[in-house]
Amino acid sequence: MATPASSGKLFEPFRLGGMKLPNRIVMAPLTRNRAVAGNVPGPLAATYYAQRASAGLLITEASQIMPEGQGYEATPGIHSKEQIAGWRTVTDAVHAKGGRIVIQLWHVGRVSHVSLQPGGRAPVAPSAIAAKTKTWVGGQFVETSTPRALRTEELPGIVAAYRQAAANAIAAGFDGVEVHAANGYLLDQFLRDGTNQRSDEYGGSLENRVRLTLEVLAAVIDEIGRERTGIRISPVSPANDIVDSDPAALFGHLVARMNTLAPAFLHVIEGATGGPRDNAPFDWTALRRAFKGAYVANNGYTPALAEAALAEGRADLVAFGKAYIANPDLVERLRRGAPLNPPDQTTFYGGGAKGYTDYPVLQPQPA
Ligand code: 8OZ
Repeated sequence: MATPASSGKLFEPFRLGGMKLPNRIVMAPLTRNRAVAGNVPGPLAATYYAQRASAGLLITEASQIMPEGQGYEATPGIHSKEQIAGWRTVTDAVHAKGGRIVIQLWHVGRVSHVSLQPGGRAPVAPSAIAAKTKTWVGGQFVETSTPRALRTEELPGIVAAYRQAAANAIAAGFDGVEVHAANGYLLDQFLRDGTNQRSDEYGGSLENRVRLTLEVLAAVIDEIGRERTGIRISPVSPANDIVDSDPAALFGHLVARMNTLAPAFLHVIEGATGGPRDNAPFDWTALRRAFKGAYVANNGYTPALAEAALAEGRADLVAFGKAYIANPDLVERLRRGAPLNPPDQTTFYGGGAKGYTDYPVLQPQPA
């Protein structure tokens, strides 16, 4: 017997910037490490994303904006001609299935290894403080390398690389971009006082620590428009050894300043990335209220929790990560109240079609 179709808010349409989403279900960005030579999206990437095109919005895996922005093996970039052409096959396949897709723009900062950096040089960061975390190189986990501090005069080049990556994204056919300012990567490293010990105008006060993120957001918006731009943050996540003495003040300040730039959406990892939602106290509802645009909630949402958040106005959209790895037809499964395929952890990072494009979909329901 079929489960009755859900009539929840998850299945209501939503206008996000210039996009008309048919539902409130977002595919979260998911690193899969399957890019091919030149860090070009692999031959299966178009199939993988097109299989998931029924999502209200697809957010791609994090994609480096420049060679120095890479921190793991086989992650795709959005800085070379070949990468733009590779992504074009993905966006064409998604659009042919009626979907919408934005690319996540990434610079890892210190979360990298010399073997992934141009010329084997040290990774770059706000300050020369090594992360106590690992990355994936040569098929194994290795300690990240000690970074060097970026000079003040290098920062306009980083902002310019984000701007160019946003232009490249539009050239590749994307509907927009998400600036990755979460999970302990470069922008997050500038935001936090645990990783940013600079004495120039990019360190110290809250005003100074949010500067690079706001400059990047302003450049991207100037290049492609606010209606095509979003940003992701993770205020209390300890991901990649990131720490701040006062996340409430920091992210309150960031969001207040962001409102003048008015990006279309704010995507928030509530709690520890991929972990508990309650690892540290934080007022997510206050953050949601402070932001003037659409709020995309993420982290450990069940359908029931998602419906409650939408009903209470604590979110406009809800992003699902691991569930989307294993369920290309997640929208239909949630609609029918059908069981979900369990994700296979051993095929998350690297490899081929197994655990990537071979998860089964539901059979069509008899009329
Ligand atoms: C898992 C493995 C490698 C990178 C993130 C881009 O946490 C990532 C990532 C996740 O945002």
